Amino acid sequence: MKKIALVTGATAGIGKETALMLAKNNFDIIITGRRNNLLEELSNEISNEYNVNVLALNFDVRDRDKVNEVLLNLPKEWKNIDLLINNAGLASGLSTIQEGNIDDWEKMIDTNVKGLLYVSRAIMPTMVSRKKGQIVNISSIAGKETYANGNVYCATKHAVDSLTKAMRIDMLPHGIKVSSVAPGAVETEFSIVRFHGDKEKADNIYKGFEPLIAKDIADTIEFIITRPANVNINDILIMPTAQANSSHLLKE
Ligand code: NDP
Ligand code: 8X3
Repeated sequence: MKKIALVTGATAGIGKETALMLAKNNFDIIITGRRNNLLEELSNEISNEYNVNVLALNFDVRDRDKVNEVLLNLPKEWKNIDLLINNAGLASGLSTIQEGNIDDWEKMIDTNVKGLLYVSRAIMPTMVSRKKGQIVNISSIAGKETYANGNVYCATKHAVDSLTKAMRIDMLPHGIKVSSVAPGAVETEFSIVRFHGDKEKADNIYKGFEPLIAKDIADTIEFIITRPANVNINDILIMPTAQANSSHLLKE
């Protein structure tokens, strides 16, 4: 029988590449995100290329009522989710705390921490009752270190690391694997979003070195989900070769 995966934030970057990787691995896939046109595009791409079913769900992970309305009322054939990829997330702004934009802070906390929790809270009980499932949370090097001006984003990703550890404890009696992947710089829409649509500023971030690409992270997730039953990968920190840590990046 085919397995079912749900990927949050599948309209771009890491989430999109992960959804394609899962289709290649024969998962039926639930893809989610706010941009409906991109969900439709990805849905068509997957349906045209792979022999799997796709369900596109258009919601904002920050909207607790909507998350529950959609995820607690999945069509019967989609209810038994085997794999949850908590990927939806963002950085918004880059500044000191004393000059920080509070709307940016709320966006990051509400998406990266509360959104991840809302989605997990809706999906985990079915995994528990089936004693079956796997969860992969997308953290970041920002969840391991705190870099200048990264404050609130770093705090949200530290929270993702902490919640991953907590989920692993909660899921232990139920045989459900929980992992996290913590990437360094990956060239996606991430920096465009961080700089509020300023593409030039975003492009500069990736100039002069070879960043990771979304496929590198999808490949890492593929490794995690294809381990034998007795093996759980707790956490993978993956960096571009040119990046030693958040503050040591070798640029030409
Ligand atoms: P992208 O901006 O390319 O993709 C982010 C995805 O998240 C989009 O599909 C977006 O969809 C979705 N998303 C954002 N906010 C919401 C929301 N409120 N509700 C639903 N979906 C949402 O960035 P990445 O692919 O790089 O980011 C994916 C994850 O990887 C994030 O958690 C990020 O923090 C993490 N990460 C990224 C790194 C990088 O350097 N790129 C490094 C380390 C971690 P839509 O806009 O359609 O809602
Ligand atoms: C994204 C990577 O270094 O911009 O999480 O925080 S970084």
